[in-house]
Amino acid sequence: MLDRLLLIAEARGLAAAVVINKVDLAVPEELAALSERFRMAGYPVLHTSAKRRIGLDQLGETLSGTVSALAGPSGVGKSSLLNALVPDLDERTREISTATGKGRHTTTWTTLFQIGPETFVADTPGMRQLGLWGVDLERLDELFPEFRPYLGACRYDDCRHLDEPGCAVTAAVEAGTIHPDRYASYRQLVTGEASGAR
Ligand SMILES: Nc1nc2c(ncn2[C@@H]2O[C@H](COP(=O)(O)OP(=O)(O)OP(=O)(O)O)[C@@H](O)[C@H]2O)c(=O)[nH]1
Ligand SMILES: [Mg+2]
Ligand SMILES: [Zn+2]
Repeated sequence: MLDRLLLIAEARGLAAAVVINKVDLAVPEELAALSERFRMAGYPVLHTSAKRRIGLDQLGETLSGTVSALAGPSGVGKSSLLNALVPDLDERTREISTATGKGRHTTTWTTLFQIGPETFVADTPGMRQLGLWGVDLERLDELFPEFRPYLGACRYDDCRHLDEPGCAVTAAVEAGTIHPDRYASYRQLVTGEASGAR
């Protein structure tokens, strides 16, 4: 899902950062490995804990002066992060969540909060599935920033970077400069989406 979110941001020319929340629960080696995957792709990676108030200054700085949205699966702590950043938002977000009557704090619609003079942050409902709205699949390779340095260098102009000979992208994966998990996501999107599977 994260790779899809990042693709949508790339397709629309939006700056993206990866926030890994709940680091209080993380295994350090796993956190490092996950972070590396996105750092190699060129994205800032932030480590936060809304619960233990870790990384909040850095998150605040990243959001400062922008109009941003917190997006991702349900339950990862998007609303908690926003509440931790701006304590007096708590009541407003709570009001919204109890409106569902379910007793859970699941966000049910997107709300844009102004958290600074020129800083706006949208809290969005968690998503279960994510399509690729507005993403041109023909240009999928260009939407992986870490692929871009290699895109002119494949033997064939119309290389899809799957099993073609002389592919510079798969060579970079083998050389370790493109993360294999990100390449696996690319491969899955090209082969899956092309056949109409979602
Ligand atoms: N251990 C731990 N728990 C957290 C942290 N941040 C949030 N939680 C808990 O995770 C649960 C979900 O948090 P929410 O902030 O509601 O998650 P959300 O991403 O807004 O979820 P949706 O609104 O459904 O999309 C709550 O029980 C939080 O208390 C954290 O840093 N560490
Ligand atoms: Mg929420
Ligand atoms: Zn190629």
